[in-house]
Amino acid sequence: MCVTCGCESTAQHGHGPEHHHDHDHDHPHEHGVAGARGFGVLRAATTRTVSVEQDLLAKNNRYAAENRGRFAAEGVLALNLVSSPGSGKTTLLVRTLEALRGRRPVAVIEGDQQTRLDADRIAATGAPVVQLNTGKGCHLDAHQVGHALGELAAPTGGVLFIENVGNLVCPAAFDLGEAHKVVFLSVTEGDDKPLKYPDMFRAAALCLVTKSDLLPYVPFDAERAIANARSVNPALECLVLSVTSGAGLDAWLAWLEREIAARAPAGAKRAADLGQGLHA
Ligand SMILES: Nc1nc2c(ncn2[C@@H]2O[C@H](COP(=O)(O)OP(=O)(O)O)[C@@H](O)[C@H]2O)c(=O)[nH]1
Ligand SMILES: [Mg+2]
Ligand SMILES: [Zn+2]
Ligand SMILES: [Zn+2]
Repeated sequence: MCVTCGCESTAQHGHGPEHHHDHDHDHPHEHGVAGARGFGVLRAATTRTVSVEQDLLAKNNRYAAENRGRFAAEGVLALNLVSSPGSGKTTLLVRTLEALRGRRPVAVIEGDQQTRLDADRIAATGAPVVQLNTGKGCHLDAHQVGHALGELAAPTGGVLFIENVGNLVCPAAFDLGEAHKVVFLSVTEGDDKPLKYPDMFRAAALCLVTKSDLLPYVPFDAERAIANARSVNPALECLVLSVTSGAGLDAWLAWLEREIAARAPAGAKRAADLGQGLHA
């Protein structure tokens, strides 16, 4: 089940020939305990739920540590893109992949409950992509990401983007092994959202305020949104941007380049210095 909302586990995969990661793992696929919340069993169910949730998160953290070690060894920047549905993650990703083409290696993991729609949008840019469908699940977990990594060549000296399931709640609790969570907040969602969903803004290193081209049409105060976000996370970096107008994209690409360069092996850094950087 999901640690926060009590939904069923997302990790309902069979282990056929596609299961080819080599770590030793006992699969944390407990089912049905959080759903047992009838009046007569409330106390027992609640107690059991808490312990199962802690267990679930502890197991997730072990897979996340494994993924993180892999990214460090491979010289890969991994970013976990999180937001409510429709805030513009895939649109910015497509634009970003176009900007990085021929400059930095990339790979993408797409998380959605259903369909390959986003993966198809990413594949159209030429970037390697794996789609993870979570079914009823409302977040990606580190174990699923570990499986997807087995199907992607490591983008050494570049970046792995993990687009999470659209949900401002429980993806905050699930470490995927990423270097940073990047939280998107589009101007149509309201500048109060960082106060209503503080866990996500606390977990993120960068907040992208998206669709700024729509600011003239909506009662959204970007300065207030940023102040709200920083009130829950004073260290949060914030950028305001629009894929439609192009405003703010240079600042986003510069942030990305800085983070990639910090993790890339020395040879990859030299290639970027020799004029293959983003703004060459
Ligand atoms: N006006 C405007 N619309 C945008 C912008 N970026 C994305 N959208 C639109 O917002 C909707 C959701 O975008 P999508 O990238 O699928 O969001 P995701 O669910 O977070 O991946 C789509 O209709 C996009 O065309 C933008 O910068 N400005
Ligand atoms: Mg998307
Ligand atoms: Zn497995
Ligand atoms: Zn969830």
